[in-house]
Amino acid sequence: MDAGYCESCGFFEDRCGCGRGRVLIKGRDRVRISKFLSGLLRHYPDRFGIELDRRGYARLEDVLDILKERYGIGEVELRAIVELDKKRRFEISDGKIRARYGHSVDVDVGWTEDKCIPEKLYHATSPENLASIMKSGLLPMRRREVHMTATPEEAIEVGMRHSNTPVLMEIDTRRMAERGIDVRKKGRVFTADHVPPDCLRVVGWKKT
Ligand code: HQG
Repeated sequence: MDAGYCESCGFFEDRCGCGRGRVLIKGRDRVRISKFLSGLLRHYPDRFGIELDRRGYARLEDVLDILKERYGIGEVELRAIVELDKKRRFEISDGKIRARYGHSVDVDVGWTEDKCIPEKLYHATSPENLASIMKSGLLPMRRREVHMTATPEEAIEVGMRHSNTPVLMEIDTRRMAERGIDVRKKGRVFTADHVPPDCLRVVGWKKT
């Protein structure tokens, strides 16, 4: 969906409520730039000479220089991407920008948005991973943390990235707490360092 800005409505998606706003970025470009930004801030800042601090923040100015050169966009367009992101992937504060989750580089995002963690969380994966997950639990693999969602639907959507027939798992966060394993909330996503096999169970399969 296109993203825009209006003096009275603020950032908007698709169409401005009062009709006076203007579109800043087309939907397709928005997705492309968001994907690039995820890569830059989670996986390969070095490739573009970007330095992340230990909390994962880059200087907004440096990131804007790169975006300007690659995509011809400026700060208001970047802010529209960040503000309108449904999964709240990014965060801008004090002239800095970071990805909230999903990193493979060594940073410690280090905050929990709130203490209210649901009793059940969900994760969906490819059937091929199941045997290994039942043995070792969910591991971060190439990222820093395991990712979980609040609803089965969101988990299935994530699982569909790996397989057309993902397996849905339910995670018992009380049991995780009993094991002393923290669950953190980052944007819409929940994360943990590890989910032991006895804290999860398979609850369904999505058939094609
Ligand atoms: C699997 C997207 C074998 C795990 C999403 C998953 C998410 C194991 C894969 C975020 C395993 C890793 C992350 C074990 C875990 N043996 N396989 N012991 N433990 N796995 O992409 O959770 O759109 O790194 O089940 O929405 O799929 O980028 O993790 O299938 O929030 O913002 O190893 O990425 O967010 O895959 O996705 P990923 P994920 P964005």
